[in-house]
Amino acid sequence: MCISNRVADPRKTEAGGLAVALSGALQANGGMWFGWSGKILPEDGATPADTPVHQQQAGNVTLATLDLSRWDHDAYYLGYSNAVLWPVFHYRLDLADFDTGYIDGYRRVNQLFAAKLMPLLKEDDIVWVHDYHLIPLASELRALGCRNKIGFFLHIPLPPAQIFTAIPAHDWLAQALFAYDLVGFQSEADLEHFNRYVATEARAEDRDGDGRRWRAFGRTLRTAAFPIGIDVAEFDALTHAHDATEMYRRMREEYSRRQLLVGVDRLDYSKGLPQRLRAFRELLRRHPDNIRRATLIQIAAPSREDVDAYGDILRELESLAGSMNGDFGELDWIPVRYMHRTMARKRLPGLYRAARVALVTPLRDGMNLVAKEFVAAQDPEDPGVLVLSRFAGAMEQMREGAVLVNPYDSQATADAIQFALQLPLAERRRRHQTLMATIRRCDVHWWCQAFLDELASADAEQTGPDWL
Ligand code: GDG
Repeated sequence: MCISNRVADPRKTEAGGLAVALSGALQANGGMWFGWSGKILPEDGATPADTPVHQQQAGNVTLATLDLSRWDHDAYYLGYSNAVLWPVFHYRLDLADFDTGYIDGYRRVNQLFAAKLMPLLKEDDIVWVHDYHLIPLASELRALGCRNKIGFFLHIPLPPAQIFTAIPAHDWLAQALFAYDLVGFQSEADLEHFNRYVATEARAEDRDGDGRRWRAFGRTLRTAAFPIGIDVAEFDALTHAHDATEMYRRMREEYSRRQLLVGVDRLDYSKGLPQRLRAFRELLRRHPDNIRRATLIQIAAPSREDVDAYGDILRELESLAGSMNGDFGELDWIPVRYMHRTMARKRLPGLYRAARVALVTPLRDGMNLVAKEFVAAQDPEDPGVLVLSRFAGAMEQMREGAVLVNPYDSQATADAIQFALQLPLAERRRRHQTLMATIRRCDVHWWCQAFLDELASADAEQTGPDWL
């Protein structure tokens, strides 16, 4: 049983790492996917508590969804989840809105999820909760008497304790995490941040002295890093199917005498898009051989447009792309092709494969699946090069084959892009092979199985919680 804020039909595909990863994992294993339908109830109609859970079959996955009221949605989703937790977890205290009303909505919706989920749970169901929207879900389930094994995976980064403690209810969130049996993170760095926080702030006892089993609030919690991966076989099939092949052919034709660089992201301030465009402008200034030669195609898929900070980043990007094209463009060449649209997933691998370089330069990212998709889509005989931010979780696994950059440093990033564009074929192949070995070994099925195996073996004798 998987629980996440939004439920997506695994047979369709959307822009967003969690939906892509969970669709892959669930389709392989079957089970139930429970969460918000994406619908808001009319203000004069039934309340969310009175509205039944809607169930629908999608292949071997049961989709169970509930609707939210406008009030709940605004406080829980737009407010606490995306205007407090998302910016703080991405180290952006400057963008957080610590409105005191949000937390009530966050708690209310987690209680609603628990109340609606409880009757659907069978005794031996394993419950796997996903991401920051639902941190208190296990404690709400436990309060209703749930004794199932419950695991939690955080898809986004966990910042160091000093940043985490900026959240007004950080101690409540940390305590709520102890209602789980296992909490998983994307990277060793995130795991270390959590371990340090629970040791110092929650005074948890490190059971075995290895930072993997913590005792506090009357419960034992396992913690570990499980770097998420992609479905390599599915992505390979997509790469060689008609739509992607056609896209690849068109792009190769159009850029036959030029260098194509690509960026694919949800439009989000964590992805470092303005910094990326500035680095590309520096590339044209510092390495003018790229003028009339290099083009950056940047896909920025619309995302969370109701949150204020997202409107600001959209305007900044549009103005940057416009001024760069105005300053450098020629009648037959423009440096930046910026698209504020979602591209069909079946065409994406064709775009990746046609590019010589991918710019995956988030300011912070839990993992970043685009980095892995780009590498998987390459022609092993003539592969492109990944330029990767040091601040993406993917860096821990991909530092060997990628060209690493500090995305805040536009001049150094420009030089790194130039280096990537000029790498000889043998070196590109070597790097690609190194990266592919990791991507294959730690694919989405490995991630799913490793998490579930660890959860299954988590301590059976939980005496607590004594704080509910
Ligand atoms: C969160 C964490 C973590 C993007 N644009 C389009 C499109 N996409 C797809 C990509 C990829 C997915 O969306 C994005 O995944 P990321 O991992 O890069 O980023 P988030 O959405 O922020 O995901 C992240 C992830 O969860 C999984 O744990 O890695 O760190 O932030 O699959 O291909 N897909 C389509 N059109 C687009 O325009 N079809």
